[in-house]
Amino acid sequence: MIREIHIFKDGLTLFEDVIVPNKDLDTSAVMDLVSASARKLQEWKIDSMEIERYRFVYMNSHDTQFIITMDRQASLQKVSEALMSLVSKFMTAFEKILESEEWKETDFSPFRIGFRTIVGRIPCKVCLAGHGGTGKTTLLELATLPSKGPPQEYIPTFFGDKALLKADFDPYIFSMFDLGGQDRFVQEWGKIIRAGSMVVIVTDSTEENIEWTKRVAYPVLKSELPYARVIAIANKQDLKGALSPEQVSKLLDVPAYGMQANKAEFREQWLRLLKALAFEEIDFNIVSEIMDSV
Ligand SMILES: Nc1nc2c(ncn2[C@@H]2O[C@H](COP(=O)(O)OP(=O)(O)OP(=O)(O)O)[C@@H](O)[C@H]2O)c(=O)[nH]1
Ligand SMILES: [Mg+2]
Repeated sequence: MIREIHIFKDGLTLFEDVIVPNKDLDTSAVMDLVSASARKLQEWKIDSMEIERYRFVYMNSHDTQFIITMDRQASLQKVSEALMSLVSKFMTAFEKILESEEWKETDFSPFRIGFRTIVGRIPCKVCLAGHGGTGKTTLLELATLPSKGPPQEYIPTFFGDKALLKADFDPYIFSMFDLGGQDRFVQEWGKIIRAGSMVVIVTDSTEENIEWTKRVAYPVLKSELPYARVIAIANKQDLKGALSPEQVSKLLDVPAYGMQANKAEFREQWLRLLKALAFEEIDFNIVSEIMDSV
């Protein structure tokens, strides 16, 4: 997932667009550091550096530095390609201006539309993880097949499935990966979840299931997606004896949100939750920061 773009020339900001702000780092200090490296790059070469859960991908063209901030866990290859087409688009529009002194008086803000179009071409990968029967496929269909209504029967997912989700998430679209949660498929998760920006852990809000999640799912997630954002769904809140979202949060060390995925009325709530996770407007954790002791 692409989060920000900054374009600099002679130490001045030509253009910037911040879709999801980075609240953990001092952005201007990071930009000084990255743009100094970018300035040394040959024309059309791409390089990147990582800090915590972010990756900065950068390029130098016409003595102008282009820096994209992305989730460290997302696909570097896709973002590098996006940076190429972005710089190419920018140069098509502004090359002449950059070659004269005119650039100092130019308004580059119309480039925002072009930038956001390119951002929307790389789907943000969301992984639904959890044991068999907890409601992952139900959640996938609740989001992506609204007219059909969520499934009421349990048909175990073989290996894994995925679907695109376009909703009110502009400029983003999501690629939802639904993992097969039966024990025999968990060892295959690594192949499916690579480059996932976000993880949604699905539980049926029982102690046994939470124990399974910590014992079986956590090791895979921690080794494959350490920098991904993570929330939990405390699903099946209608069933007698379901643990509350607060209890589930505490037991998993991941903020948990209550849900009844088999009810169509919960679709809006589920979409709002996904949006708030993408834009970092709700509590979440980072996979590598989940306490080992829980
Ligand atoms: N009572 C209740 N049932 C639910 C709820 N959410 C899902 N279910 C049901 O629980 C079952 C879960 O099925 P799936 O969503 O296919 O489970 P899954 O997590 O994809 O399982 P695997 O594919 O094996 O990993 C279905 O019968 C759903 O209708 C809920 O909130 N309450
Ligand atoms: Mg399933």
